[in-house]
Amino acid sequence: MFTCRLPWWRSSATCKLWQLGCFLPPVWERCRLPSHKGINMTARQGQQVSMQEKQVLKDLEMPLARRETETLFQEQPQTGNQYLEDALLRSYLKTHLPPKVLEEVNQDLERFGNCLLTKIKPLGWECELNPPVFRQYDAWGRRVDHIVTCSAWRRMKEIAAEEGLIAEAYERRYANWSRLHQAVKLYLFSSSSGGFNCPLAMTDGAAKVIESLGIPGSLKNAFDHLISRDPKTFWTSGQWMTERRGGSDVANGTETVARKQPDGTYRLYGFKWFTSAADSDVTLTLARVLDAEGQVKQGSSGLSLFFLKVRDEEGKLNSIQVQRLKDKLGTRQMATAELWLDGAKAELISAEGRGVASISNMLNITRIHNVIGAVASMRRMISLSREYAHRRVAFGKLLKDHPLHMQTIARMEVQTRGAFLLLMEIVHLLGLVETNMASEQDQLLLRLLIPVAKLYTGKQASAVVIEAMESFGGQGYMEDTGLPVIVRDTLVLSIWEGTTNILSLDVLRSLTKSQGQVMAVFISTVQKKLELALSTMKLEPAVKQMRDAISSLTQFTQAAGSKGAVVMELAARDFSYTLARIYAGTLLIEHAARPDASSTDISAARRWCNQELCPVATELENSSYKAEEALMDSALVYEGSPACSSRL
Ligand code: UCC
Repeated sequence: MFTCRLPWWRSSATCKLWQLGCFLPPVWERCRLPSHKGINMTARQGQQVSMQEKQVLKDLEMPLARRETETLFQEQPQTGNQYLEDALLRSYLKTHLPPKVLEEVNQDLERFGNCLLTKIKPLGWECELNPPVFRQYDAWGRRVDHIVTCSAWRRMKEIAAEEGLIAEAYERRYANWSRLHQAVKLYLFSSSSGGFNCPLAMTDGAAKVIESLGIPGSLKNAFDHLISRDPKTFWTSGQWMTERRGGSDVANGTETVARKQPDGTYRLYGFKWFTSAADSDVTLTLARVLDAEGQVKQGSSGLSLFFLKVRDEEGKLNSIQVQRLKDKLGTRQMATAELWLDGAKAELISAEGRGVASISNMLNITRIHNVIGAVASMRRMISLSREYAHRRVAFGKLLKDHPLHMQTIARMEVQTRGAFLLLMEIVHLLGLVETNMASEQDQLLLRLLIPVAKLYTGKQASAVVIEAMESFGGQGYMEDTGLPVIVRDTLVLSIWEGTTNILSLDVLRSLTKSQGQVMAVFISTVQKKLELALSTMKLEPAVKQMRDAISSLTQFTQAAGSKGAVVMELAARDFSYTLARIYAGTLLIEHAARPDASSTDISAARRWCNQELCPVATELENSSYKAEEALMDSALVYEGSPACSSRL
C-alpha cells in the first residue's frame, strides 16, 4: 500500500512509525498541525511518540534535505580565454592592425588570455577576499601608519610590470598601435585585476603628465620607474585631487598650500579626503603656493601641480599621516585613504597657477582607463550571462532557448559593442596624437570624445551589469558567485574621474575652447564614416536613422547657439548622450560595412540604431519584435563563445 510506493528512505521511516501504531504525516503537514491528524493519544503516549518521532525525523529529514540540495545544484558558468572568446575585439584588430603588428599582438594577447585564466584571475579573487588593512601603531606604540596589502595585490604589481601594462604605451614598439595594444591588454586584465586597474590608471596618467612636460631631468628617474617592466623597479602613482571642500569643484575646494624651501623644493600642508590606491610609491597633487606674505591665490589660477614620493629611501612616510581608510561600497580590494600632508616634500612640476591645465593630461588618461574598466565589466558580465544561459534550464528548456531572455542579453551585447568601438576609436586617436601622426581634427575629436565616452560608458556599464546580474536570478545576488563584486566595482565608474554632470560640462568646455570647431569635426567625421557604409544594402535603414539623428543634432546646436548659457548647461547631459549614441552607432555601422563583416556585425549596427536612437514606438515598425530577429539574438550573443569561436 502507501509505504510501498515511497522511496526507501520514506518507506523505512514510515514502517517504524507504523509499528508504533501511528502514521507520521509529511513534514510540511506536521508543521501546520498542532497534533497528529485523526489520532487520539494520552500525554505519556504523546511524549513517547514525540521522542521516537524525533529520532525517526532525524533519519528522515537528513536524506530529504540532502536530496533536495542535490536537485537544486546548478552548474557554474565557465568562461575560457577572454581574448579568444571576444569576437568583436579580434575582428577589430584584424581589420585595423598592420599584418606584422597583428601577428605579434595576436600571439601576445592569446598568451595573456591564458595567463589571466590560470594565474591572474585567482589572484584577483584573493585581493577581494583580503582587502587592505590599516595598522596605525606597531606593537611598541610607535606610530607607523602602515597600509597592509595582501600578497596577491603585491603580485599584481609585479605582473603589471612584467606584462608591460604601462610600458607598452610609452616604448611605442608598434608606433601609434602601441597605445591600442596596451589598452586591449588592460581591457582584458581589468575584470580579473582585483582592483589593480585603478593604480595602473593613475600610473599611466602620471607618466603621461611627465612625458607631456618633456620628461624634465628631475623627473627622468621617476618616469623610468613608472614605465618599468622590471617588478623590482616598477612604481605606481596616485592622483590626490580631492579635498574636503570639493571633489568636482577642484578650483574652489583645494585648501592645501605649498611653502617654498631654500633648496627650491616645496613642503605641502593640507588634507586629502580621497586618495585612491594610497599604497602607491609616488603621486601628483595640487596645492596653492604661498607668496612672501604667506597669502595664496584662490580659484583655478591659484593651483599648481606637484610631484612627490610617498616614502623616503628608508621607507618612512614623507611627512604624511594616514587618518583612516575609506569604507567603500566597492573597489574594496584597493586602499583609499584620508591623508594629512604635514610638510610633505614635493617638487613643483607645472608653471605656477597652471595646475588644473597640467593635471588634465592625467585626467584624460584616467578617464580613458575608466572607459576601459566600463567596457571590460560589461563584457565580463555578458560572457558569464550567456554561458549561464547555455546551462540553466527553466520552464523545461535552456535559458538560451527563451526568446525574451536572449533579447535581453542581445540588447546588452549591442550596448557593449558600441562602447567597445568607442573605446577603440579613442585609443586609436590617442596613439596617433602620441606619435605625431594626428591631424588637428584628430586632436579636437579626441578632446571631445574622452568626456563623452567616459560619461556614457560609466552610466551604461552600471545599467548593463545590473541587468546581467538579474539574468542569473537569485544566484546573481549571491556574494560567493563573484557577481556582486563586479556590480559594486562597476558602480563607481560613473563617479570617480568626474561624475556624469561634470563630464557633460567638460564636453561644453571643449566646445567653447575650440569655438565650436569640435562639433564641425564631429559631424564631418561621422558623415564620412556613414558614406562608406552606403554600399552595404542591409545597412541602409541604419544609415538613414543615423542621418536623421545627425540632422536633429545639427538643428539643436544651431538653435542652442542663440540661447543663453543656462539652456546649454541644462541640455549638456542629453547633448553628450546624443553625441555618444551617434558616434558609437556610426562606429558599429562602419564596422558592419567591412567586406568581411559578419551577419552579427550588421545586426548589431541595426539594433543600435533601433534601440539607442529611436523611441520604442518605432521598434515595431523596425522589426525588433519579429521571429527572425529572435534568431539573430542568439547568433549575436554567442558569437565568439567557445561553442562557435574560430581563430584569427
Ligand atoms: O577620482 C579620483 C581618483 C580615482 C581613481 C582613479 C581610477 C581611474 C579609473 C580606473 C579604471 C577602472 S581623482 C579625482 C577626480 N576628479 C576629477 O575628475 C575632477 C572633476 N572636476 C573637473 O573635471 C572639473 O571640470 C575641473 C576640476 C577640471 C574644473 O576645473 P576649473 O579650473 O574650474 O576649469 P577651467 O578653468 O575651465 O580649466 C582650467 C584649464 C583650462 O585651460 P586654459 O586655462 O588653457 O584655458 C581648461 O581648458 O584646464 C583646461 N582643462 C582641460 N584641458 C580642464 N579640463 C580639461 C580636460 N579634460 N582636458 C584638457
